[in-house]
Amino acid sequence: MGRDTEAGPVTSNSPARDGFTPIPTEFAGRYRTAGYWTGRSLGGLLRSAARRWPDRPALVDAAGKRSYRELDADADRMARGILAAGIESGDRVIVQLPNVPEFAVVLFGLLRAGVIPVLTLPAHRRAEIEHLAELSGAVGCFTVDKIGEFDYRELAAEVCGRLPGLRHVFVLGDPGPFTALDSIPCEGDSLPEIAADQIALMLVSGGTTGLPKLIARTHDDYGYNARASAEICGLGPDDVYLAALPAAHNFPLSCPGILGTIATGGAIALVTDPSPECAFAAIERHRVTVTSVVPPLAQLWCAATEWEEADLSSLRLLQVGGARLDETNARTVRPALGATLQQVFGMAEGLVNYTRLDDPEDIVCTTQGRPLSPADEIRVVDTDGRDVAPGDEGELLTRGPYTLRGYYRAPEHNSRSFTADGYYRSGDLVRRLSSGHLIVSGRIKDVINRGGENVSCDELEEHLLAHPAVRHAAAVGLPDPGLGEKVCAVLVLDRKALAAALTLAEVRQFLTIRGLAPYKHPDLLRTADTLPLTAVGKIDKKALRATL
Ligand code: AMP
Ligand code: DBH
Repeated sequence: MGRDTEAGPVTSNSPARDGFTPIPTEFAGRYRTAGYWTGRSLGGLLRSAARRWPDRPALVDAAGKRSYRELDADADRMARGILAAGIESGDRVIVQLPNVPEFAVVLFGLLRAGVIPVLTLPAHRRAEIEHLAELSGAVGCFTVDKIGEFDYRELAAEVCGRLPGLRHVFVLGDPGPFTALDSIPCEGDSLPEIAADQIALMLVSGGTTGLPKLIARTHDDYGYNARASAEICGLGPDDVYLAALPAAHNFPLSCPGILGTIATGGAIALVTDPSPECAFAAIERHRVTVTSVVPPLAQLWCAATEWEEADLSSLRLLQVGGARLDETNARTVRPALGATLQQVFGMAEGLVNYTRLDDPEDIVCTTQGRPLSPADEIRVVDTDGRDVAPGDEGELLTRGPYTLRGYYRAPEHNSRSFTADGYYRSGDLVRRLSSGHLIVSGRIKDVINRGGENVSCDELEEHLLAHPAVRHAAAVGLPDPGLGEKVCAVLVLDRKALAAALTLAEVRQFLTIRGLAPYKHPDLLRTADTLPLTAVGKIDKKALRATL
């Protein structure tokens, strides 16, 4: 598979600032004056909370509670240990951890050390981790021993073997050949001053073309994202937020999620398994008040109230986002779970839209919300880039106080993804109501949204084409009642291979060997003699979809 070389040569010791596109000075000034950017670091967010609510629980799990004072001290120790281990402020490290309290300790430790976490998901495999480590110039990796049958130490070993710059591997649990996370030396120097306009962390884009991209978020912009989201959700010290989606994702991390909860003195509970059985038990045990899920999970949870006995009466707000929630399912949330529904239409790139707690039921059930910030600028444009008439469908463009101005180290891609005046082209098709609420109607970008996970068609096709028997490949999303969309691979096979027809199981095995995350594998396989082409000779997905 070809590497994304558009960013040019990158070495692990080149500073993070290279390849980062900051928000222009005149906009930054406005965001500071308006009070959106406070100049405080994300590590400082926890420090303030620990001063204000030292004895309140910050993290709760089956083993007990960790107070704000304790989490604050743990984060300091982790920060000192990280620096004492030889990782330097400004370095990037891969973080691949499950939803456990240590996620927060590692995250805040890194933030306070000024070391930039690249927040990957447990579902990522070699293809993604290697690419993200190389692109970010990561010098280390914070991972876990095993989740289920999958051994993350083997993954780390494989990636380290290919990227010699990856020198520090810390493992939660049994470290194998690496260093145990809990043996990080906890003495060391004082911690660095953190400038709030610097990169705090990197999120991974769902990916629309080729390999996943990195989104660098600053302390200023991400802190605002978390605080303003917490305000919209009415979060306070009596709230208990359940991280049921992978904690490294923008939604449970900062919308308002973990960071928004910390900013407002609430408690965080985490589950590694979001099934109704497991999540409902956590809701009952910790008296969870707010949580966030993707639509298929919302659907499953609503159905499960029929057979699960758990007491969910503490739950006041269920946030649903990541993919379009249909109206029928939206309307079942309150009767089934007894919680207010909030639709959330967000992107790791920045802009997040929320329905408000006091929006009329019809708005909550039929729209994907309106922008978080009064400073979010929205345009809805046609294919020529002209604003459409109010209420008409078009592509959503946006810029604002927490939306990126460029992907990290991706100049070529950036020239396509942003307008000259800095608007991000979301690729989402929306209609805007006079109230400002948006209805998402589709995507212009070629991505399959499989149960809230974005599967890039280009990326999958690239892997499929690497199979010796495959001549042409097209990935298309087909409607699926459970997942929203499922992944269908249409292959034109090499003539010689036709006799030994390729099965779906063989294709999936091939992708597993290539290290592609299982959620990106096809659910269906079709073979064809040819693929329909457009006038300029591109594969015509629309026509293809119509034949399936
Ligand atoms: P990502 O790039 O992985 O952060 O995914 C963001 C994309 O997910 C958005 O650009 C939308 O295409 C999609 N998305 C997120 N939330 C919603 C929602 N509530 N309704 C429809 N699409 C959504
Ligand atoms: O899908 C997403 O990326 C997403 C969904 C809801 C997101 O980034 C968010 C909220 O912040």
